[in-house]
Amino acid sequence: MRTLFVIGTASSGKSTLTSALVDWLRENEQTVATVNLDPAAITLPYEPDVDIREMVDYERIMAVRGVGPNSALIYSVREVARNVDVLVEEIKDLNVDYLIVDTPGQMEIFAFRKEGVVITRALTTERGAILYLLDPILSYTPRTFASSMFLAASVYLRFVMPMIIIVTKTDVVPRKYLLRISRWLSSQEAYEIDLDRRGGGVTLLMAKEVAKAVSEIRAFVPHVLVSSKAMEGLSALHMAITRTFGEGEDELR
Ligand SMILES: Nc1nc2c(ncn2[C@@H]2O[C@H](COP(=O)(O)OP(=O)(O)OP(=O)(O)O)[C@@H](O)[C@H]2O)c(=O)[nH]1
Ligand SMILES: [Mg+2]
Repeated sequence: MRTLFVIGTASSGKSTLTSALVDWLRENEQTVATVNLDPAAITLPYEPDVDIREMVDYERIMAVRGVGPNSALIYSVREVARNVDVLVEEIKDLNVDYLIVDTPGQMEIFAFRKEGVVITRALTTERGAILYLLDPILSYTPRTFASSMFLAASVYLRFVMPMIIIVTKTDVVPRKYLLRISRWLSSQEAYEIDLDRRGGGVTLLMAKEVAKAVSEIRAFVPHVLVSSKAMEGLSALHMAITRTFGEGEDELR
């Protein structure tokens, strides 16, 4: 079983991609199960096979502990990590090709706390990879691109697992922005040329240094462009996944 962890900033399209990827994989004769790790999700665009909302009551935690929504998320994820054996037991018998794990909207709660790593390790029964969602709305200027890549690199450092960057929502973002992001993802040099064209300035120089510092990530992390709404780019994503796991593309059949 290959476990895919869908991670990204709030509203980057994690749950929608989970749903789209499930549909695509099933249409292509792969067996798939899903895990919802977001205790605060009210509705989801897919039917999770394993759901942490059955393990923890986020609203109750907020009321009983008298804490705000983010602290309640932290307590919820902590409780799940403490009882991770229950999750493992649930996924053990699924017997599918792919397990897709949708993570909480507040990325830092899952990505920057040890509970996230504990849960990730436990759910990776054989091979695992991170699908890191890059929201193009937050990445099409030199400055926002640098900070988005910094975040992606932070997640990469945290989990030490193969990663694929997915530029999401491509159906709603102007093509010129997508081409630009794709060019920058492919080459630090291209990014620097575009950045230099905009002149100097302290923050642009800083952006260049940040992007350079994390540019190594490109050697290890492929990227694909996907629209979950238009169901575009999913075949390229599947190819990137099979390559990441070192499998041939004939794996599909
Ligand atoms: N047009 C378009 N909208 C999308 C796409 N993917 C997601 N969205 C929209 O973006 C919004 C957020 O999508 P979600 O899938 O809920 O994002 P998320 O990352 O799971 O959000 P949180 O869990 O709340 O952080 C929703 O309104 C989606 O309909 C896409 O490919 N195209
Ligand atoms: Mg979500």
